[in-house]
Amino acid sequence: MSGLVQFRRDGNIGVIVVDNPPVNALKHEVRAGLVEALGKAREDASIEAVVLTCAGRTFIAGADISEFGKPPRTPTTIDVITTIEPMSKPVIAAMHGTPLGGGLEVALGCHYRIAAPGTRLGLPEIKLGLMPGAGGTQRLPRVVGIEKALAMILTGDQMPAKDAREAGLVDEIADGDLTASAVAFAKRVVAEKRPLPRARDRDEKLAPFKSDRAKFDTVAAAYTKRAKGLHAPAAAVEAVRWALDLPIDEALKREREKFMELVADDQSKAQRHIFFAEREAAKVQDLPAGVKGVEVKRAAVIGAGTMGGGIAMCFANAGIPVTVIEASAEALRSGLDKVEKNYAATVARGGLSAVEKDQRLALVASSVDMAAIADADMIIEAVFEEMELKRRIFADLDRLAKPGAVLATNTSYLDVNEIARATRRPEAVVGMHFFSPANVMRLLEIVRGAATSPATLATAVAVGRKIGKAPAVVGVCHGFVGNRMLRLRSVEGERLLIEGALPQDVDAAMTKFGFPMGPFAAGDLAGLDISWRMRKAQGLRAEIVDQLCELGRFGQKTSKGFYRYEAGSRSPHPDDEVEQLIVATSQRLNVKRRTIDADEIVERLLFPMINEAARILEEGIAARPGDIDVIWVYGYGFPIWRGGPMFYADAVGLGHVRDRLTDFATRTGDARHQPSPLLARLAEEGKGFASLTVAKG
Ligand code: T1G
Repeated sequence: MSGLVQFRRDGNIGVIVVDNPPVNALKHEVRAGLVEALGKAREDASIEAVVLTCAGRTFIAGADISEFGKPPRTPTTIDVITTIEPMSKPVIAAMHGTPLGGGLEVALGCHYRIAAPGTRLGLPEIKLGLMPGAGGTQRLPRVVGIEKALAMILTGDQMPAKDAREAGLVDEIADGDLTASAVAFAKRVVAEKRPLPRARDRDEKLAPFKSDRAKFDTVAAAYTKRAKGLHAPAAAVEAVRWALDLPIDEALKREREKFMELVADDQSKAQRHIFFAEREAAKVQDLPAGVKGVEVKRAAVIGAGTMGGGIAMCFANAGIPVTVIEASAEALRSGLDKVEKNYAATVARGGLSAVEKDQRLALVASSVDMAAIADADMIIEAVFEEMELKRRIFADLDRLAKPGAVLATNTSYLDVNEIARATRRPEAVVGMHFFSPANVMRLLEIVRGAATSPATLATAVAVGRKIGKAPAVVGVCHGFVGNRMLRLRSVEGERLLIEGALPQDVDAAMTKFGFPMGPFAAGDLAGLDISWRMRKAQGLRAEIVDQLCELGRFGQKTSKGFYRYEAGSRSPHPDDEVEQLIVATSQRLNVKRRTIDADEIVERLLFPMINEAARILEEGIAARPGDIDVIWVYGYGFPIWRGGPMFYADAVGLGHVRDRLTDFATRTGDARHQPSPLLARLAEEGKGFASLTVAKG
């Protein structure tokens, strides 16, 4: 047997064990080992049934993503499944951890499936710009029905073992040792001469939809309505529909063809890039080997405002007790009310049970006494963005927090080093920059201060992953990585308005590009006054937006900003008053307005950001281009199917980016548009940002 697949016997039961850490991905050697072991079991008359299980932390978590895009090698995953399914001996999949993608498809090829408690099953291919490609679109609906199958395939969400049992996807929840339970189950199947149910032969769960096609479209539409611009969801819906229309072998053949098309699709390449970039971003390259952070068993959050409340929910959602501290009982009450309302809204949407809500709220304690942080392993400050206030709070934290506690600030741009200097333990201070709403947005920008210790950093990254975030470690500079790049886009947005565009033109171009919202509508949502006050404090001016603020047009909160909003609605409506203000500004600045097309708008907004990102890499503020992609995809709505700004720049070609930037520099006179040395060098060498790191997928 190949080293990654072991075969042993337990009496008359053959036990096949896959052992390919870390997640038993179905790489070529595993597939070959499986086909060989199954063949052995099939040919050995003394073997009456087979148990397929895995060593390590999980059953097969899918195909090996790093093999995609490379020449396919046989046996394929389909070959493994078509070896199992026709066998005349029962094959039982014994699953634990996260049987996902090709792993669940292999299990669907088995005759029976049992799972350890806590197992989470799923077909997450959609998150990679793919769809199941080894029979999942045909066998899953036959086992759990069309509705559940569409939900699993189009969301990529994992289904807990208990629900999988109820849905018929799992035949038994193991009691005690998984393999022992599976062998006992196999012996019962043999002893009772039970039939060998093959998912491919089952039709009964398709019937309700065969007679009601409209229902199929309704269910599918509920999941695809937010998949604008994505290729995989539509392909997956079409494939599941084949389960109703075509004989299974024809459907399986088409599924494979469609799957291979998606593997070659730029969207999936981009999403696979983000899969690996997200995992790389959590690795701090120069962290001494073996550095371990502290385990955060209890947390505290200073400030119960929108950010503080959202951050507290992150900890409660991960099962970590958290104490929220506020200056006044009134502010505390209003902050906790918002948290409660947030959870109630999730329960109302069916995203959480009432019991789960109560369990999470029970983990949120509160106090107006800073001393309540004494037993916290990590304290995150989330108060108003004012340096003196933050320094006062960190001096208090330094006095009251226990030794070894991590002191984090949620500042989105202030100098973390200056905050750290307010303590006698700057090595324990780190930036943990959450994005609003903090309980929803996945990005966590971890800001490494000059004195931040490796252990503090390791703790922040580990907590970030534990609370379900995509952590990315960055250095200290104004605005860190995300906001520093965003500033370039905001400056250029203003210029486009003065040169001839209107807010709705710019937003239309950016939403067509794939952003969920354009920059001006996003500004209205966040509130235009926040950055206006910052600019005023720094003596800076943005012509158009500052005029709007001087008129009290702060955005949605004043029903007027770049757009006007009708009462109770968040839909932006172009406003003549804004158009007149913009046109008058162009005249006052002697700028002859011109038509600016969508392509130019996109390039004018993105290329300067990419150029600034190259400077950020030159300065070592970010370690890898992929980190910047993760920051923009999970923090700023950059379309994941474009892979982030750096991956996109490589797709466009750095030569073109350089040339356009040079044009922009001439047009605007803005020296920041001069191509940065790194970008210019890579363009000259005909390389991309990807050449700066070793690609994994
Ligand atoms: N292929 C290759 N490497 C993988 C991998 C995979 N499927 N899954 C994980 N890794 C690596 C990962 O890069 C990291 O490496 C390490 O394992 C630990 O991962 C035919 C087409 C299983 C829930 O999409 O969701 O099957 O950084 O840090 O947080 O229809 O990994 O340490 O060097 O994420 O405990 C479908 C993807 C594939 C599952 C574990 N399967 N993986 O989470 O660990 S497509 C997936 C995950 C497919 C078929 C199709 C998670 C996890 P390194 P980790 P984790």
